[in-house]
This record gives sequence, structure tokens and C-alpha cells, in this order.
Amino acid sequence: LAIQRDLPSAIRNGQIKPVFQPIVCCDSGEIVGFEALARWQHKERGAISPCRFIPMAEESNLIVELGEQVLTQACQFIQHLNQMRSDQQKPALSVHVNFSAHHFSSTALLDNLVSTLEKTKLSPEQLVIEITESMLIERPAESVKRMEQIKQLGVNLALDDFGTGYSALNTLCQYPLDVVKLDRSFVLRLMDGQQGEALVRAIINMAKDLNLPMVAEGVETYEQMLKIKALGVSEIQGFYYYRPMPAEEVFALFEKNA
Ligand code: G
Ligand code: G
Ligand code: MN
Ligand code: NA
Repeated sequence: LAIQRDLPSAIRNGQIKPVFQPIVCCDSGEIVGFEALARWQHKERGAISPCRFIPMAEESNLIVELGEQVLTQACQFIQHLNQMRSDQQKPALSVHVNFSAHHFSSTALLDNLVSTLEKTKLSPEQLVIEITESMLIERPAESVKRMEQIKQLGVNLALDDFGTGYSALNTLCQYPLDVVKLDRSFVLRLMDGQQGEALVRAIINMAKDLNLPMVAEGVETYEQMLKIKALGVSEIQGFYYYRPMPAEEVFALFEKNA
């Protein structure tokens, strides 16, 4: 495949960059954080989705290099925003970065996190690493150990795709999580009547019972936003508020509202 062939040089030449999607607080309506989402701007083929190149990078060892690049750029991005609002009393913004299973379990991970935080001078609590339920289910013992090591650095952990992995309360509470992200599929199910709503309510209540703040993903409409808020979710990430944006667009937005 041509894109498979081009992937190593694309990574090395910095053609893969993250865009940033704001996460909005339900109570205040303000942006409280961002998720970094990798994008490959291919010279001939245009934008290539991470759904295509992340699995390719995972098959080779390129995922660690790519993951480190996205991590560094995400830390630099949020540090830039910190400087833009340094004289304000608002709480610190967070930046979420997706980690693949391979990157998460790599031996170099902890050293890499420490050196990235040092080099960008970012305070660790502003960083949130997103891992998926399937990663936990596949290797539970190793995952807990790795999560605890990450927590010791002061970095936060989010469980992505929450609800899709059949996690029960008793397994979930074994993991040192700071936030869970309600998968987009449940926001869609909210709209298919009472049964759908009962399911979503049960999942949201599971997070509440564990005292875990929740980000609902994929909220696209006014109606979905109202329902999610009524169910007591703390934060929303979705096209209803913002699409993922290049860093420069976020800076312009903050400049305007400063
Ligand atoms: O932004 P989008 O919907 O196109 O992302 C598609 C998928 O790619 C999502 O599941 C997302 O978690 C994943 N993804 C996006 N950026 C990264 C990244 O930097 N690293 C990893 N491992 N996955 C990513
Ligand atoms: O799998 P993960 O949750 O990491 O990735 C989030 C994905 O969801 C990204 O690809 C992002 O572009 C996408 N996304 C974010 N908000 C919305 C939304 O409101 N609608 C849709 N369809 N996709 C969204
Ligand atoms: Mn994610
Ligand atoms: Na998700």
C-alpha cells in the first residue's frame, strides 16, 4: 500500500500533527480541556484518518515514535495556552492524548513522559492519558502496574470508549482512573427511546458510583446536549460545541475571548 510505504517518512518529516477538540464543562459552558487527535496531511492524498494509519503504525514500531510526537505537540500546545492566560485565575486546562496499547506498555514510556514534561515544562496534572477498555481487559495485571507508574508521575488517566468493553463495577474500581469518556455510540442510543435511555443512564450511574467524572463524546445536537446534561454528566466533547481544530485556530479563539 502506498500510504504504508509513506508512513515512516511522514512521521519523520512531521506530516502527522494533532488537531485539538475542546471539552466543555456542562455547568459553566466553558472549555476545560482538549483531546489531541492525530491527522496526516498527505501531499497527494489529502487528509488521512487515524483509523487508517494508527493500526499501520501499531504493526510496526512506528507507533512509539508517532505517539511521542503527538504527546510532545500536545504538551507544547497546552503550555502555549497557559502562557496566553497566565494572568487569569481560571483553573488549569487539560490536554488528553490517546495512547495505543503498544505505546502504553513500551519500556521507554515512563522515561519519555518524564522527559517530555521536563522539556515542555508542563505541570503533569494538566496531562491526561487516554487508554481504552479493551487494553485493560486484555492485560489487566500489567495495565494496573503501568497505570500506577503513570499516576506516580502526577499524570492523569482517562478510560476511553467507556461502556463498550463490558467492564463491571468491581473490575473498574481496581484501576486508578481520573475520568471516563462515554463512548459516542451511547449518545446515539439516547435517541432510540426508553430502552436506550435506560442503558445510558445505567452506564452513567456506574461512573457516578465510582465517583468518576465523565466526558460524553459525540454530542452533535441540541437535543442530545440537553439529555446528557439532564443525566448529570459533567463534561461534553462533541460537534455540537466544537469540532477538532488546528492549534492556531484554538489560539485565535482564546485571543478573541481573552
Ligand atoms: O479523530 P478521529 O475520529 O478521526 O479518530 C479516530 C480514532 O483514532 C479514534 O479512536 C482516536 O482515539 C484515534 N486516534 C486519534 N489520534 C490518535 C493518536 O494520536 N494516537 C492513537 N493511538 N490513537 C489516536
Ligand atoms: O475514539 P476516540 O474517542 O479517541 O476518538 C474520538 C473521535 O470522535 C475522534 O475521531 C473525533 O473526531 C470524533 N468525534 C468527536 N466529536 C464528535 C461528534 O460530535 N460526532 C462525531 N461523529 N464524531 C465526533
Ligand atoms: Mn480518545
Ligand atoms: Na472514545
